[in-house]
Amino acid sequence: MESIMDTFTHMDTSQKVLYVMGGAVVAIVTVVGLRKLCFKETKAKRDYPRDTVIHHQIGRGPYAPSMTPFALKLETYLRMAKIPYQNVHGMEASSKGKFTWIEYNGQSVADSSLCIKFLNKKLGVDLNRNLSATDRGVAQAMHAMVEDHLYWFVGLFRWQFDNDKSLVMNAFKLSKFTFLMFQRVLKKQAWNQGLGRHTEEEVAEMFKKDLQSLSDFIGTKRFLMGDEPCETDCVVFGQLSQVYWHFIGTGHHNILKDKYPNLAAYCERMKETFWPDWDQCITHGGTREATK
Ligand SMILES: N[C@@H](CCC(=O)N[C@@H](CS)C(=O)NCC(=O)O)C(=O)O
Repeated sequence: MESIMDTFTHMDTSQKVLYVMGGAVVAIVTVVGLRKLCFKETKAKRDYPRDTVIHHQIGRGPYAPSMTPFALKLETYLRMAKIPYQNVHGMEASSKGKFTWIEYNGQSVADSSLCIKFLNKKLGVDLNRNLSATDRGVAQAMHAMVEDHLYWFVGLFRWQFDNDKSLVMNAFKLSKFTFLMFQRVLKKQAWNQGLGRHTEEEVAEMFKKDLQSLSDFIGTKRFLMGDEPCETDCVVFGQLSQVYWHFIGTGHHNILKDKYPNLAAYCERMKETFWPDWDQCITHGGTREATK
């Protein structure tokens, strides 16, 4: 029996054009049809309760409730602010093409920080209300350091450098092909951001410098800005959780425990304070010790 390739090779040019055009029409009809089906399904599911935050995020993580620091940040904020919420786990990205995002009474908001800003305004929440103006400034600087600097190092160790990738491969159930696709996206983003142009050694140095700054700043305090947790603790915890619980195979898995024990204790404290149901929110179960 002739293969499709053989048939194609024996066609004249006009037949080939018709063949390719026919293929394109079938592909477009299939994609449109599938999108319609998915859209219908999504719409049908959107019968959400009022006055409840619908938190769209990817699935649960193996040793912390999310592999994305932004989802853990937002969910910790919802808990800290005692805002009723429901999680919807899936791969539906926000209008800005990123994870995590929310819907509230039919309104969609993209970007974890903008979600928090939206909810603060809508519900009159201010978890930084006890901070002085100076402390608010410092908290904002810490926010920028962990989300716009430290985050990239976490991503580079996780996706780019030549380490054991089994944690992400298993957590996201990736085939080699999908892993390479995700890796390509991260590499491109990190390159454009600039931090992805450094060597692994340079990145490791910068990564440690950020951790040292956080460790020095937190010192013996219970939370980032003092004895009471504030909004920025959600940001810091979201990022540090990835280093503390999800850094297996990177060569720095025990870095908080070994070099920055106050940051390890901080992670445990945030977990105990806001995540009493932690074990039900992770996929592998067990303690951090089991993740070695
Ligand atoms: N500023 C955003 C950042 C969100 C973000 O970068 N999420 C990552 C996952 S950790 C993502 O969606 N990456 C997929 C992509 O950029 O295509 C926020 O705070 O929500």
